[in-house]
Amino acid sequence: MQFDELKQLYSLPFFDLIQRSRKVHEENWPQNEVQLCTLLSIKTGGCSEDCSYCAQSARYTTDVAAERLMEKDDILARARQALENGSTRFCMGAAWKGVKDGTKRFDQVLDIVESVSELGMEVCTTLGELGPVEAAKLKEAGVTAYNHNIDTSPEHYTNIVSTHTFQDRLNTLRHVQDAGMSVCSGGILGLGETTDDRLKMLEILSNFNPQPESVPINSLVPIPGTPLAESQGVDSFEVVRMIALARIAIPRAKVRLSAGRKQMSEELQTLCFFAGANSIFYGDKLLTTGNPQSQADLALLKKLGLEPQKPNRALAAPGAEDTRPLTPALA
Ligand code: SAM
Ligand code: DTB
Ligand code: SF4
Repeated sequence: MQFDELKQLYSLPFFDLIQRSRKVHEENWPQNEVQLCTLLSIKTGGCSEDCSYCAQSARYTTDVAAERLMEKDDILARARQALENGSTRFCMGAAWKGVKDGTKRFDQVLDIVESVSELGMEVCTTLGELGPVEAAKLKEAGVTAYNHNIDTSPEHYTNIVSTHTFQDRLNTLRHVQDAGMSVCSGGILGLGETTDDRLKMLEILSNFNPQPESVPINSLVPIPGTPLAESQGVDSFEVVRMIALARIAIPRAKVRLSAGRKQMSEELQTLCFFAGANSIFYGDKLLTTGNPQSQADLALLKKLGLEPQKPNRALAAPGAEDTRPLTPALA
């Protein structure tokens, strides 16, 4: 979808927009289901990058201390717990610039992925930059989806991060697709961006070929000590509009209502589900910040008559069958 079309949709009266996105949602996702994904930070803090929203950058003094890579057995225990609690996707995050083939660290990650993938959940990792070899090896070890957000527009990206470029992000995403993993890529609202920046971000995501399998929409959780500590929260209706646009522009994606849910009312989350969100992070913690209690999430879904999504037993990576090259608007 092109920028102008997105802009036109964004300018619609609120009810017209969510009516349209609801229709697209019902056509593509008639089951009244919400996917439950559990996150685990397997390597926290001490990151070399300077992403100005992040608690884990070593450049800022935050409450998050640098830790070592978790032990495999501890990770496996958390993955089993997530499965028992009803999660169908386990996403392991590491605060690294990236991973490199031939390093001990990467071998350890591959070993962890192999074991986690035997549990039968969808396995997602988010480890920073990847080249083609790393992507192929992660896929072979059992990763079904790779999370790497473009986060905002290319123009605004340079205001947010200086240690890598927007094009670096696109290159990693290309390697992920070439290796046959699903792409999970979305962004953050509340980084001081304009509406046009948000729409450009969606334009780029929607022009990926194939389109991303999942699109996390994060609302900034301001972290004391980071340059964005004092950022204003995002207007609730703008969050709903972005969810609606993501649903319309990327109809088959899991649109994941991601960071910031703890600060949202149940009513706002409900409006997001109505507008097209069909996935959440589930569990008391995101990477370093809090998330709603699992029991509260299950109770909310029940009240709404929504079911936790059934496991994707085939572990098919939707969207990954299409092997045409990724062609983002910029590349
Ligand atoms: N290091 C990897 C990377 O940068 O891709 C993976 C972890 S990183 C923490 C994953 C994503 O979390 C970021 O791209 C961003 O969208 C989101 N995120 C990080 N800190 C956040 C915050 N304070 N509020 C909202 N979203 C945040
Ligand atoms: C994504 O888009 N959001 C998740 C996941 N992908 C890795 C991370 C949210 C992090 C929120 C801030 C924190 O907990 O440190
Ligand atoms: Fe490092 Fe990722 Fe945080 Fe950026 S967002 S500082 S790359 S952990």
